[in-house]
Amino acid sequence: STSFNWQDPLNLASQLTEEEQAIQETANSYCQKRMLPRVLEAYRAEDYDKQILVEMGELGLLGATIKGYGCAGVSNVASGLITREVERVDSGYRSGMSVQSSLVMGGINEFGTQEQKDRFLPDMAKGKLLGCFGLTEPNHGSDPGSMETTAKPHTSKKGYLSISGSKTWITNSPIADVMLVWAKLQETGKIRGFLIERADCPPGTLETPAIKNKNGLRASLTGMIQLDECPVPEENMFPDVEGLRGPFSCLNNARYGIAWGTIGALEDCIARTREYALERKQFKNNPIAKYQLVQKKLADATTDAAYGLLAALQVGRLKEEGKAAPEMISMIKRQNCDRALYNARVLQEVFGGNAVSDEYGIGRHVANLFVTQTYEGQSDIHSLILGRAITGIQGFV
Ligand code: TGC
Ligand code: FAD
Repeated sequence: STSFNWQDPLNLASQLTEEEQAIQETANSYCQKRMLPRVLEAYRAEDYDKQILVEMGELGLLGATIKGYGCAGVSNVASGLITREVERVDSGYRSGMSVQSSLVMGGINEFGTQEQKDRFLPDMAKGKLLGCFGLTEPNHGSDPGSMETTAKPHTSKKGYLSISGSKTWITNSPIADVMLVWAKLQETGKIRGFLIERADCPPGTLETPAIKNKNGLRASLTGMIQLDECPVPEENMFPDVEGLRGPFSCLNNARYGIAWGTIGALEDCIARTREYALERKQFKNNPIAKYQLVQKKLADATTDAAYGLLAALQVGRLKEEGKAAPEMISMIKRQNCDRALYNARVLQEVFGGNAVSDEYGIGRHVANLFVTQTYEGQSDIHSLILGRAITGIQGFV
């Protein structure tokens, strides 16, 4: 049909396979029925129910693009649709899923030994074993290449390395069983990936304190990873990958997911604002949705959401064929995070004083979307990645 649907303005659905549509419906139904009812309390209490990852595991939503190991093996577009549905509820819930699926399971699947894959992936797919990804350090965020965390041969334990250093702003670190930590091998000065298992760390060698009192992403746990001569078996190191290519390859998948997810959050802002504007009356008993300035806000946001989804779809299809350049992912990560944040802030105005009440949900999305613009490469960093690709000149240093 040629009719216009404000919830899918450019008919994204027409570009999806039946399987992708079915996966989106499963994810939507779980997220709306089971996650949405918990988010307000979780956000207020700054709490994350780790049972959510078990439930997602039961539905096959974790590490969904991975083939084998109990994972669903779905398309990159289907995985983007899952992310969109989760973030429609809350960016923090998507964050918990992203680190588990894209950053840790994805990293193990791409760079791990067969033994590491067999040992970690099946339980991670079930949400029984929780992961976190430690790249950022207190003194090195946008520039992880300058990291200080170091791995050197252990002085007393044969076959072990000793890792010291600290990572900060790490999603899920307080509850993670396995931490994918990036550290420089002292011998070569090259960055390598290590799977650190909490249960095997002697007392005093690993601490994961939570970072509390956040003003965004409160339904997600964030913490540090402090390592003090922590012994890690050599077989827990990724065998071949060296340098920033390791962590950035994991980030390509997570950044791609965020491009879909943030539009899910924006779509929720649009739906909430539309409903509010149709009900709220001011001046001569008119719904405020009648006023042109309000309509423009909705038109702008709906347009940006529709464009953002089609761009993410295109990159997803290219990714499936192995043709997605990292710069394409920078482009959609930056654009979708920025437009989602900008429009959510504008739509918040439509709620008047009620925007300040957490019951209306819009303020939560605005605070969360600020974080999405910051992590996995702050938007200005993605501008520089694109600028370098356009001009051939790096503008970072
Ligand atoms: P540069 O010279 O650009 O590259 C160094 C090496 O890395 C390779 N590389 C990539 N490989 C695969 N995919 C990519 N996207 C890649 N980008 C770079 C590159 O080919 C090179 O390889 P080699 O073999 O030649 O050594 O490195 P640089 O030091 O100049 O980097 C600059 C910059 C700004 C691009 C980079 O450092 C950057 O992206 N910074 C942002 C940091 C960031 O994204 N941190 C994310 C932390 S994790 C997180 O936030 C998780 S939140 C999760 C949640 O809760 O949802
Ligand atoms: P900085 O690098 O200090 O940047 C500060 C500002 O300076 C930014 O606006 C930046 O764009 C700008 N800037 C820096 N360099 C340049 C330059 N050359 N040119 C122009 N501008 C520049 N990290 C992980 O490793 N794992 C996680 O799971 C994780 N989860 C997170 C969860 C939350 C809630 C948050 C807030 C962060 C998380 N992070 C995680 C960290 C995140 O990736 C970093 O915060 C981010 O990469 C930015 O680093 P920074 O905070 O050190 O900021």
